[in-house]
Formats: sequence, C-alpha cells, structure tokens
Amino acid sequence: MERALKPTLDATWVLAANGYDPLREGNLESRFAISNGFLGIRGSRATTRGARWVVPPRTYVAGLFDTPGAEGTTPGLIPAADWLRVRILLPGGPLVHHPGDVSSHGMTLDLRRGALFSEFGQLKSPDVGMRLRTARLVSLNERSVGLQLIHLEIEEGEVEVTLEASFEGLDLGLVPERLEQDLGVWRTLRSGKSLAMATAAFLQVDGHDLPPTPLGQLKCSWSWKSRPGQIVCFERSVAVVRSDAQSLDPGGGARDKIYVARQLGWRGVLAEHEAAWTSRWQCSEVKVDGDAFAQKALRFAIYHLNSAANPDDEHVSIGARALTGDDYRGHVFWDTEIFLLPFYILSWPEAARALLMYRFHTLDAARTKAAGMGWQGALYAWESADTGIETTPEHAIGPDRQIIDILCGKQEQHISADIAYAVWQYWQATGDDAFLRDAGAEILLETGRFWSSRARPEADGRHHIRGVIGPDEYHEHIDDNAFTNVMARWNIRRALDVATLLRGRWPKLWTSLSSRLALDDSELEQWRKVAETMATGFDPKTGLFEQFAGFFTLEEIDLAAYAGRSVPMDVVLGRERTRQSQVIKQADVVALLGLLPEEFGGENAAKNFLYYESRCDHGSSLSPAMHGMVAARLGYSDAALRYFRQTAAIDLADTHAAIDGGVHIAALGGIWLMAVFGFAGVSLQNDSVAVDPKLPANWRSLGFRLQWRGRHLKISIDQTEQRLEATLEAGEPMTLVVSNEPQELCRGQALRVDIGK
Ligand code: IFM
Repeated sequence: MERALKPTLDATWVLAANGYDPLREGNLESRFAISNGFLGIRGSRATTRGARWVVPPRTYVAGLFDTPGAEGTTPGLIPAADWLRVRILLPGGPLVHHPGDVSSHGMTLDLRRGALFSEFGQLKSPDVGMRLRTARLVSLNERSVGLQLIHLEIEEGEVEVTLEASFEGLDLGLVPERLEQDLGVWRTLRSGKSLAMATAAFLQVDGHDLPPTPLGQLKCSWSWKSRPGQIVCFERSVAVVRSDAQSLDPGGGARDKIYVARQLGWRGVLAEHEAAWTSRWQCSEVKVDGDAFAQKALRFAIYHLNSAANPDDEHVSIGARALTGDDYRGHVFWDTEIFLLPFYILSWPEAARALLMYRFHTLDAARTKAAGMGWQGALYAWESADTGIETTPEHAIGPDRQIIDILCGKQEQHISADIAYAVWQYWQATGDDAFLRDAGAEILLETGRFWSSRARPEADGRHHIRGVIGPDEYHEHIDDNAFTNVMARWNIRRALDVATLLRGRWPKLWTSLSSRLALDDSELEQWRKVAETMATGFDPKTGLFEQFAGFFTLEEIDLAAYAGRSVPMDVVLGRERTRQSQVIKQADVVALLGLLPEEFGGENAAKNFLYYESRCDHGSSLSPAMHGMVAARLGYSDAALRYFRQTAAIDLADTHAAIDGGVHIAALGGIWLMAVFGFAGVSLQNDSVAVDPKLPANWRSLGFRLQWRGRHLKISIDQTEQRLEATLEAGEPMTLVVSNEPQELCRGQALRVDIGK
C-alpha cells in the first residue's frame, strides 16, 4: 500500500501544501477538492485536529438538493455524512494533529491521478511515534464509489492502539431513515429525495487481517498492540446512491455497489480510477512549453473541469462552485453553458450532452417561468437547482450591511439565449442529430419563441427588450442591452434554422413537434420579423454597440485612478453612483464579441474591445477570462496573458481573497477558453474547424487534442519554428482552416503548415 500512497513525482502534476495555517485552511479545502461529478469532497485534513475541527469535511452529492430551512427559502445542496472520519486512540487519549504542529504535515493533490494524498512525517504522542500516509479518491470509473487508504508505520512505542472509523454528521440536514452497521439511508426534508451510503472497511497489521469491533451505526474499531517497525494498513470504501423518488429505497443499490467494490479490492478500485483519469487526460490535456505557471494553471483547471462533470446523469448540471464548496448552494448559472461547455463539447462530448439534457429536463420549468411573467416559450432560471425552477434569492446583504433586492432572477434573461447558444455549438461540433431531434430542437424553438414574445414592437419600427439585466450586473432594469438583444436575435434565427432543417430532413418529426408546440407558419413569420427589426444599439458611425440604451450618457470614471483597490468598484463608489456610471462589472459587449465575433466586422471588434475594456472593473471572476479570450484573438497577446494570469490567480494564488466557498469553475473553464479559443484561435465553422494561432511571446509551443464530429484531432503549434502540425487520429478526412487557409486533413498524414507572417 505504501507505494500506492506516493503521489506522482513530477512536480508539474501536483499541488502541494505543507504545514498548517488556519488562514489558508478554507482556501486549501476548495483548491484541493476531489470530485467525479457525482461525489465531491473538500480537501480537508485527514486526521482530527481535535476541538478546533468544528466543521466536518464536506462530502457533496450532485443533485441532492433540499430546502432545509423555513419553507420558501432557497434550495441548496445538502452535504452528505462525512464518511472519512478516523480517530487513533492511544492510552493517553486520541491522537490529535495539533494546529501548532506545522512541521510534519503535507498534503498533495495529484492532478494526474485525481487523488488527494497526505503525509504526516512524525506524529508523536507521549506513548508512540508513527508515520502516517493517507489517500482519498472518488472513483472516476464508478462514480458512486469513494476510497480511503491509510498506511501507518509505527516508529516507537509498545502500547494498545485503537483505530476508530466512523461517519460524522449523520443528522446534519438529512433525516436518518435507517442507520445500520454498514449502511445509512436518509431522506431530504422537503424535496422527496433519498440517499444511501454503504461502507466496508478493513485493517491489516503486518499483513494480517484484524477483525473489527462493531460500535453501532456506521462505526467500528480495531485494536492491537503496537511495536516499532509495525505496518498497519487501513482501507475503507463507500458507495453512495441518490434516489430522486422517496418510494425507491437506494439502500439495496448502495449495498450492490459496495459488494462490487469489495470484490475488486482497493487495488482494483484504484487501478480503474487511474485508468479513467489517464483516458481523460489523453483527451483533454493542453501542453504549454515555455511558461511553467501557465502549464500548471491549465493542468489545475482541466483537473477541476474533468472532476466536475458526469456524463451518466442527465438530471444534474455543474454549479458555480462545482462540488467544491458551499457558495451559491450548488446553483447552476450561465457559467456552465458559456464558460464550461466549450471544453466538454470539444474534449468530452458525452459530458456536454448530459449537461444539455439537464436543460432539456428543466424545459417545463422554463416554460412555466415565462408564462408566469406573461411571455411565451421558455425562460430559464437565472439560478437553477434540480427542478429548474427559479432559485435566485430575492434579497442579500450588501457590502454596507443593508438588505438589498436581487433582481437577477427576474431580469437576467440572457440565460435562455446562452443555453440555446450552447445547444447549437454542441450540435455543430458533434453532429449529434439524435440529440437535436430529441431535445435540442425543442430548446431552440422554445427559447426562440420566448424572445419573439419578449421583444415588443415600438413606434420607431424596431423591436425592443426593456427591463433586463445584462452580464454587467451593476446596471439593473435597463433597456435594449446589446448582449441580450443580439443573442436573442441570434437565438430566434437559429430557431428558424432548426424549423427549416426539421421540416426538410425529418418531416414527420417536424409535424409532430410543431403540432405539440402549436407552432405554425404565421408564428415563424412573426419570429422572422422580430429578428429583422431587433434594436441592437449598434451605431454604424462609430462602430460601437451601446451596452444599453443611455449607457453613453452615464458618468465616465477613470478606473486607472482606482488601480490597486482590493474591492470592486460598486463598493468603492456605492451602488447608486456605480449604477449612474459607465463602470461595468464584467465583459458584456466584450462577451458578445467573444460569442458572436461575426457581429463585429472590420475594425469594430478592436474598437469595441478597447472602449469597453477600459470601463470594466472585473467585479466578477468570469470577466478576466472573457477579456483574455477576446484579447488573444485580437492579437493583444500581452494583455491576454495578463488576463490569463489574473484568472489563474483567482483559485491558485494563496494571496488572493479567500476561495473558501469553492473553486470558481467558470474561471477555470475560462483558462481553457483563453488557451484554445484565444491563443490557438480555434473556432467552429459550419463545416470545418479553424485555427488562427497568436501565442504569447514566451510560449514556445501549445498542443492539445479536440474531438469534432466523431473525429479526433491533435494540434501542436510551434512558435519557435512558426509551424502548426495537425494529425487526424481517428475519423473521416476533414477541412482544417489554418490562419484563414483551408487545408485537407487525412488520417495517417500529418499536416504541417507554416504560420510565419
Ligand atoms: O454567473 C455569474 C454572474 O455572471 C456574476 N456573478 C456570479 C455568477 C456565478 O458565477
């Protein structure tokens, strides 16, 4: 076991933290979290810190939402019991890892193997000295299974030792239904779900099994006499099953899963998990030569992206902090479709499909929301949990401790177009017609229908969308937000495209779908008119989009004068003055440029970028990444690299504001976006993939793999040699557009293109 508990030696594949610093503890727990898209466990310490350990390490289960507080409060993810609790009892009392004992403790997150290791060099108590190594993982191969391994080497002392393994937090948030020796079954208070956790644990002393002493519900212990040189190996596995209907008892399923895990043994579970990670890295690794920090940032980002998704569950999506922390209570935002989906679409299409199916399964809730607000079609929840009903809290405490209204749940409506955008991108990139027929088309039609009813004709002959919030949340209740309106127009046009496509290619399906949706030609004609006359705020004289009606008349504030501030500008200026100013919270017109560059012809892309960049305070973690991607495409490589580093620092830098509430998964998706869509300049065309590299000066090369319509491509960009090499590793020949020149790519023939100017 000792060998298995040694992390990867190559320092570029691991994150390490030594010692103990109470101020950094919450950060580490988020950053060092492990997850497989179903289970997520914060990277908390492996041994008890005694009374100071007040919050047990969180184990999250995707989709386990409930409203445990007063009725009517916001639903959130409910943590499961902590199945990792271990106490080592010695004659003088339990062994406690004292916070002051900084010398001995190290934690290593192994990004390559997807596991968290810790090592306690010397744990000394008056009775005994020991070395302790631990590992924990949640299997990427069998997502319901978690594994904990502990290797103890006794260095001195001949005393009675007891290792006690238990589950903690048995009645925190969930109602216990059945607590047995090796199985717990709980139900949620209100949401009608249940959860089962089955466990099996073994302990060997010098290679001999020791029988456990059962201590009741999910708790047992082993006792032995220590002696110097003794090796003790402890293994515990857990199998977790969630049931979304309380009538179905998940206990049997959890027992079956633990039985299979026991048959495999910890070596088998570990081997399958590592093989699954190897295959994920094979598909998704991005290699940078010449910038060690960028390489680490990409590995860290891709580790969390691969950890966050679950291709086998269509009823969950990825929350703003994935399964790594409590912030935003597991709620799903546009972050998933706009910042994460591109990674999954191009490197893990099965995961992308499941994430979009979650939106299909929540389409009815989106229809209900639209109808409730007096519109047609589907308006998705700004914050969504399991059912898709709106879960944005209506109030929050502002920086000045005043209670403020949160209007996003009602007004941040661009989410519907963002989801449509992701559906279209997925279908374009995968050619998954079955998805389009079964789910995607309906999402596109119902969101297109929403916008066609939402935009109203006015005396100027144009359609206007009033009373919204764009991505820049400093400005509420605004009219004609360029991002919202242009995305809405794009959404309507794709809905019309999909109607034409279905009618032509699958007429029977079109007949049944259009009749089920009561969609006729006159309505489609009305959609067309709305799209044609949508107000966009574009001024052909200046080439600028006005972010929303009246934005140009607001107070201009020189953000350079506030450089070095540690809080967002709405805190510096106050909410009201910020609202009356041109200070922007995050990429808004710049996000539109990132998503629909074709709307910005000629010089307009650069003009809009430079105009809005200088007005943005990056008050959202999503903002630098979107700016970085756009800057990289425009060839502003130095600025783009600055944004890349700023984004990486959000979750990686110890100096950054606390990330106790979990990693910022959208910013991590943004790191991938900046590298692949930004510096490599990858874009999806109608019938091809395009690459237009503009690497930062210090990046000698950039390499990655992509999947496109069943093909597997490998692309390496060598800046030193000014050459791009592409290989088609699987699939039919295709066109790859390199720096605007179409090239044919066939299997077995590496394509080499000179990219020197
Ligand atoms: O979705 C974002 C939003 O754009 C800004 N506030 C935080 C949300 C979750 O990341």
